[in-house]
Amino acid sequence: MKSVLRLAIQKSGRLFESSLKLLEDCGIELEKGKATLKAPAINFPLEVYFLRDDDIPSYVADNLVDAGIIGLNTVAESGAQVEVVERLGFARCRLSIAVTSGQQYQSAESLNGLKIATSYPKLLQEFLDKNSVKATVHEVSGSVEITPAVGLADVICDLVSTGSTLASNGLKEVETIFRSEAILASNSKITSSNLEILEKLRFRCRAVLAARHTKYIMLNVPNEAIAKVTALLPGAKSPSIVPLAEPGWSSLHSVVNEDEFWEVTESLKAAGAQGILVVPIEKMII
Ligand code: PRT
Ligand code: ZN
Repeated sequence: MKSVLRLAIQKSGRLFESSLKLLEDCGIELEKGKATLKAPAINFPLEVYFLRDDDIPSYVADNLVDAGIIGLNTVAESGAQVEVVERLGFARCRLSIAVTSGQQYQSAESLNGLKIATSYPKLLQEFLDKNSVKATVHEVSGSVEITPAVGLADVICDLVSTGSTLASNGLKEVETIFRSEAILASNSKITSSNLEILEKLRFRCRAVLAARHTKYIMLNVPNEAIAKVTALLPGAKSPSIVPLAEPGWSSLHSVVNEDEFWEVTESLKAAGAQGILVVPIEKMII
């Protein structure tokens, strides 16, 4: 029988779109059908299972699927025995302690004797134990941010990304206890043939993720400014240099980190660069 990798992704929610987009960018096309639980890929030995995110760690650990795309926070909180195959760089967030705006907070010790509401009792308790803090952990399944206002808790411990939910509830973030992002996780009992498929998937994910942070840049420079412009370009050790039809000018091509690139555009222009083109890269095999 032909081997097929069983991959779980979130059915709907914050991870869903980005997980599907990653598979699509990896060149994997899913069969469109009526089935809501699973969809086979038509051009890769893969079957995608759509699950609630909380169920994914145990599905992976219990070998009901071979791998899953899931928040590192969910894996850590579940305590499920899964391997982190690749960090995927999306759904970045942090698990933080937040207090009401009037509350004083110096260090973890300030939490002694308080009641803390959270959906992450395990990660919170680990943080409290590590800091020898005695506090009451009050587990809630949602709307953690309203618990201080309604008198259910003194402070909260919740996921934060932009911080706007905390701000709109009059709360301030005082301590980050865990940093998370989406990961590709697998179980250690995976068969060798499925491990081979997982490695292929990981290879494609890496190529896609590397390309997301980088751009192909082309710019024109007077020949005497080539060295100066090259030195300014972040990460451009050995750019391609092509002579232009106009004497004394060259076109310089390189791959750069996009975030760093924007910081040097003004200096590039000041050094004589003209006609700067920034082009997306689809895949980057490193
Ligand atoms: O239905 P299902 O159980 O599958 O989904 P869910 O409702 O449990 O999870 P979902 O879809 O909300 O989140 C899935 C995963 O996304 C989380 O486990 C994290 O790994 C990741 N993620 C990234 C986040 C956030 N950012 C995030 N900001 N999950 C939740 N939030 C919430 C947070 O709890 C708070 O209520 O967003 C609010 C804060 O956001 P900011 O931007 O205002 O700070
Ligand atoms: Zn969930």
